[in-house]
Amino acid sequence: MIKPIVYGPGFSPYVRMVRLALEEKGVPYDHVSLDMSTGEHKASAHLARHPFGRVPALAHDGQIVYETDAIIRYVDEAFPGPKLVPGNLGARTRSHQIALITHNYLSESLLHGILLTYYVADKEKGPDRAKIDAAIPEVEIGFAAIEKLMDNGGPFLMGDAISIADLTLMPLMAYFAQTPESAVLLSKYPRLAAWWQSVAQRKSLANTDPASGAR
Ligand SMILES: N[C@@H](CCC(=O)N[C@@H](CS)C(=O)NCC(=O)O)C(=O)O
Repeated sequence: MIKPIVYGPGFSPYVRMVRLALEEKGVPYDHVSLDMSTGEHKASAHLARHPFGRVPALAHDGQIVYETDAIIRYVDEAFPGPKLVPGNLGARTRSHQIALITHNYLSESLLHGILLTYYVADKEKGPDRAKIDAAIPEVEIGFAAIEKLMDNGGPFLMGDAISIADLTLMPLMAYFAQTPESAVLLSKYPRLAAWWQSVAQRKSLANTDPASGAR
C-alpha cells in the first residue's frame, strides 16, 4: 500500500479530522507538520499542494487533495477499512449535513468565536468575554441542529458506526471540552454530551492528541 502523507500541524482541528479518518480506517500514513508561525503554509512548496495556503493537504500516489471534507472522502474510497461515508442514503445525507454544519457554521462560532478567542487571550486580561458571549447563540443553533440530525440507535452520530460526521466534529469538541463554557452548554444538549462521552476515549483521538506530543 502506498502511504499517504498528511501536511499540516497536529494542533489544527482540520488536520486532526483527516488523521482521525486514517486512524479509524487503520491506514498507515506519514505526517509532515508545517510551521505556521514562520508561514511555511504560505511558502511555494505548500502552495503547490493547496492554492489557498491552508492546511491540511494530502499527498497519495501522485495525487494531491485539499479541503478536509474532500480528503476524508478520498481516504474512505482509496483505502480499505471501515466505511466512513454511510451506504444508506438517509444516513449519508445527515452525516454530510453534520460535517457541513461543522465546516460552515461551527468553524465560525465555536472555533473562531470561542476556541481561538481562548487561544489568543492575553494571560492577564483573559479572553475577550464579549466575543465569546456573542458566539454562544450560534453554537447553540449548531448543537441543536446536530441533535436533530443524529441517530439515537448507537454511540455514534449515525448510530452504530463511526462516520465522517463524528470525525469532523470530534476535534472541535476535544478543544471545547477544555473550556469553562462546555459544561453549561453541553448540559442543554444531553444527547450530544452523551455522544462526546462515548467517543472521547477513542484510540484515534489519543493517537492524534496535540497535547500529548502528537505533532
Ligand atoms: N476549508 C478548509 C479550512 C482549513 C483551514 O482553515 N485550516 C486552517 C488551520 S486550522 C488554516 O490553514 N489556516 C491558515 C490560514 O487561514 O492562512 C478545509 O476544510 O480544509
